[in-house]
Amino acid sequence: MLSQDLANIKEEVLESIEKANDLKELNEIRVRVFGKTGLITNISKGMRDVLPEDRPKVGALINEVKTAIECKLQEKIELLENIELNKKLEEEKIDITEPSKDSELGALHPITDVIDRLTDICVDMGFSVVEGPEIETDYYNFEAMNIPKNHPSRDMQDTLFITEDILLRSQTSAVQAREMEKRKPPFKIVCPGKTYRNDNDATHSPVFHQMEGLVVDENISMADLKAMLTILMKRLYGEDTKIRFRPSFFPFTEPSIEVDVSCPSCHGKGCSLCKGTGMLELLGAGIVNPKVLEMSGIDSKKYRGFAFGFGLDRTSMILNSINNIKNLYRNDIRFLEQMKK
Ligand code: FA5
Repeated sequence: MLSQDLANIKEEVLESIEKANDLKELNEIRVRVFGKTGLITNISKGMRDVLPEDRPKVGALINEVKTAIECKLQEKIELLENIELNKKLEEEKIDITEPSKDSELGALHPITDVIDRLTDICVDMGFSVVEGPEIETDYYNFEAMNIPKNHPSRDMQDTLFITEDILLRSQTSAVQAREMEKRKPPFKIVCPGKTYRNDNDATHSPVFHQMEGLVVDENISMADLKAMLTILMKRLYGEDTKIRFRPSFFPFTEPSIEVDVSCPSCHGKGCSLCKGTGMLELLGAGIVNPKVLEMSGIDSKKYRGFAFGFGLDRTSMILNSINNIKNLYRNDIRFLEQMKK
């Protein structure tokens, strides 16, 4: 009787496993057979009513049915899982022959680009690249540059003071004395970096960038400065660029000059960028005032120097025909996109 029941259960359960279409259905069958009140569980509980001599035979029979059902369940689970996996793989198939979407390439910010270009040219000429603090003392920014307190030439720059003696550096010239104190001549340094002034219009920004250059050696002359700047400008803006040196005044250089380049937009003919003059002012420079060398402990009888200070925002504006300095600081992606080379 019990063996007939088991045979029936086996047949019926194996058939329902065979017919099951998903894992949920298989789980329901498992519970129906092996759960707390499942078919096989109930029969196992009934073993206590079986005669002791029949128990081994009935036990073996139960085990056989149990194993057959479990094997069939496992087999079906694997089959259904495989079908599901293949279906997923089919749905998620990647066609590697399909052309990819264009990936957007980034680009250097125009100021970073100009710093890289200028420092590369200077490093080729044997210059070392240095840095200096943006929060500076009055001493390095002014006094060591031959601009004593209350001197009228301080008015040339509208400086942002933090305390009476601490300020946001108004010129990278502040690194000159720092480097002269540290180094023994001969040496050649350039220092690109941020500078700050209370200025604000289309060509002036409160935060802007300069690159200072300083060479200290024996027998330095104006000819060295002019030759160096000519090479620098021609390598930056092209061989046919015209350069104009004009006399100027800076307390830390004597004599002092300002340097203009032919407008790269109109090549000297005159346009809106150069305000019709055909030339654009780029930097200040000159032979280092012997007083400045002496203040930093350099023997001015033996050594001379030349220095220059590029306005990097202006350099970039000329290079990229940018007509408002603010565009360099707005981080407008539409503007930056156009700067991609
Ligand atoms: C100076 O700052 C001198 N330290 C340059 C120098 C160095 C002379 C070494 C001699 C020897 P000036 O104030 O002219 O000079 O500034 C130099 C350049 O910085 C200017 O030609 C201009 O391009 C740029 N500049 C000055 N102020 C601003 C500003 N507010 N915004 C953008 N660029 C500025």
